[in-house]
Amino acid sequence: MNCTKCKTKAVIDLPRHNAAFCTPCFTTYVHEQTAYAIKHQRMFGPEDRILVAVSGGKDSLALWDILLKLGYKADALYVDLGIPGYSAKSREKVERFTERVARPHGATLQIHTVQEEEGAGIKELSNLVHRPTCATCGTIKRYQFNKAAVEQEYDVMATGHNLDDEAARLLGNVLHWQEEYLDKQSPILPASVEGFAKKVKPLYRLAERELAAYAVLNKIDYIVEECPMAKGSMMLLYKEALNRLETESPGTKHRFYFGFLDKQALRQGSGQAGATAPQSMAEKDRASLHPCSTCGQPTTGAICSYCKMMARSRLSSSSARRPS
Ligand code: Q46
Ligand code: ZN
Repeated sequence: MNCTKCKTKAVIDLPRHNAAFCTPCFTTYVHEQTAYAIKHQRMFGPEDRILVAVSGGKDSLALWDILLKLGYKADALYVDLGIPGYSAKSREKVERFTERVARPHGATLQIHTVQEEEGAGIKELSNLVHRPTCATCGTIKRYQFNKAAVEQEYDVMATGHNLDDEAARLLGNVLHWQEEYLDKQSPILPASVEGFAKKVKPLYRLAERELAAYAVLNKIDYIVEECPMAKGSMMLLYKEALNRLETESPGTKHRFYFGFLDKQALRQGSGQAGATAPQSMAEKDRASLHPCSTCGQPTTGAICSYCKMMARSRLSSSSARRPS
């Protein structure tokens, strides 16, 4: 198998593109796909400051690596969830990547420790508020990433969601006809109201397998294990189902997700197939959001879900301490 571009020995084949690449041509392909996504979706420009959400996994570290190599100003934020046997390891991967790759580019890493800031690790916290661990985690991460981006005046917040993540999420939203989520599923979410950071997913054109190959070929040391809390999640089941379809019919995930983006763009009237129309989403947000009475972040209720959750956690821990 030879590289489609330079005809030397290929190291990876991409059946969905009917192509194969050697290491340098594959690295160029990944950089070009990301650069195209950034430009096509108008995610950010060369002068913008980007805050990357990193977890220690291949996607977020690959994203940080690619953005720095494309010449963007990208810092990162890591949220230490305090999961025994997992968080310490993933944090170490992020810190090593920062020293080896990011710092020489002048980029910095911030760490938010849930145990210190929210008063308990993610498992204990979810028990206190009687919510599933992943729902608690999602609320904290969304809140803290947004807060850091807004307070430190980053122009945009970037996450490492890839094509497999987006296709699996789309499948879940379609299976449950979550119309509101379908409207908002996009590689770009605008800073629709004051207090909301603009959010982008520059890797949405790249498959999970391609990002794993990019990380290995570019010597990015990442945590291979999934977060133990993900075990049994519907997301993993949707990914498995889509992988099965992809094996039988290469390009299924791409057609499914990109077909959705094209139809969404036409429906929302951006006039540009494949590019989403953030404007109509922004208008809806402006009509329904206002500042949380406790912290000031935008919310649809009087108090945001993070503040509600933290109030509940304080109440549960103080009643647990009270003598009966
Ligand atoms: S990190 Fe958090 Fe995921 Fe772990 S606890 Fe669940 S949501 S599975 S992206
Ligand atoms: Zn709040």
